[in-house]
Amino acid sequence: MYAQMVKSEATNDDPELLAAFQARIDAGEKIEPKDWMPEGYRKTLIRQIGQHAHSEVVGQLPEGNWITRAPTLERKAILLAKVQDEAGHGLYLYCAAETLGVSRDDLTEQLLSGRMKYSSIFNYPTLNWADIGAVGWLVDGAAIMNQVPLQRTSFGPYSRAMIRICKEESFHQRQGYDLIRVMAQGTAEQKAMAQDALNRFWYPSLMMFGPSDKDSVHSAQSMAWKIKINTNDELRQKFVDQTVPQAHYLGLTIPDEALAWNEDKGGWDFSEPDWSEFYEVLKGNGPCNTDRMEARQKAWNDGAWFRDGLMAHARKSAARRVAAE
Ligand code: BYC
Repeated sequence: MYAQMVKSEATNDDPELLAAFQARIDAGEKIEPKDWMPEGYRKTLIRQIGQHAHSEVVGQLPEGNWITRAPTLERKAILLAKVQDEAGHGLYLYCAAETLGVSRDDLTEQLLSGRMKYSSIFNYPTLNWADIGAVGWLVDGAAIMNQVPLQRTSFGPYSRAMIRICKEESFHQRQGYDLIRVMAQGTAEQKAMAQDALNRFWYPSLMMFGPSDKDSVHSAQSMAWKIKINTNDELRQKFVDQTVPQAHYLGLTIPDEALAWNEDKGGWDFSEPDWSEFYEVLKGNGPCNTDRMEARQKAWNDGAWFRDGLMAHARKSAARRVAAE
């Protein structure tokens, strides 16, 4: 599979350059924006970093929806800070992608025209306050599981963005766990809400890691280039192993009757998500795809006057500098 993908993605590249590039990767060197790189490497990074950036920005919507309804001032301040962090993560990632020669405007237009994806998880609704806890605990928990290894990704700007993002993401996961803990230890009704949120977010969270390894299109090449450090299934297993004891501590039940400790592998056996649902969500047929894209389109349209103003200001400043020289 690896040989096949190298052939399809990098046929136009000089074999000597390719070999030297792969040797740098194998030696653990970071690739920087001005270094030579195969076109397939550049494209793969733009796809992954772009999708990641879009996910951070679209990911603000399900939580932003609850800022005005947070039950206490403290929870409101925490949620505000978290949602604001996600905007910052999007910014670092768009900047990392820009070093590969694609503008943020281009990436946004690709998102809005449906040519680029964002994480499937954000097409699920947040129906009540417990869902905000589940998003922090499970969604940010899955995100960190994926992102900690990405700090060692081979492309320098992506790796450096991930180091900063992971510091904030771990706070996000803790605030979610703390929120769901308070609900799980609250009244019977609150505990039922926490369980219901876990029931609804469990499988969509498992889907965040992407299709199983046998169906993953990009993993082999991305791992050979050390863009990805682990396979989708490896990370999903680590996430389950980390999360099951956390659920048990809360007195909550993972909604999977097949869940069982496997002594031989030293991990939990669990049921796969419904992959047909995953592919439907990717096609745009999830519960919130239309809402999310409408919100992004509206934000883009509403911001046009501001982007135009910034450009006009930049042009005038440049003209004034030239006139003064
Ligand atoms: N959702 O060959 P595969 C966050 C696509 S946000 C949608 O395994 P790859 C946060 C995949 O793109 C978390 N699409 O792909 C923010 C490919 O389609 P294309 C975002 C998915 O790239 C706010 C096809 O399926 N994190 O943390 O090797 C609040 C085949 O898959 C998904 C990142 O983006 C999905 N879940 O592996 C809270 C991390 N999964 O592109 C939290 C960086 C797969 O060929 N990204 N697809 O049309 C990655 O690590 C990898 O891109 C993935 C997928 C593991 C996601």
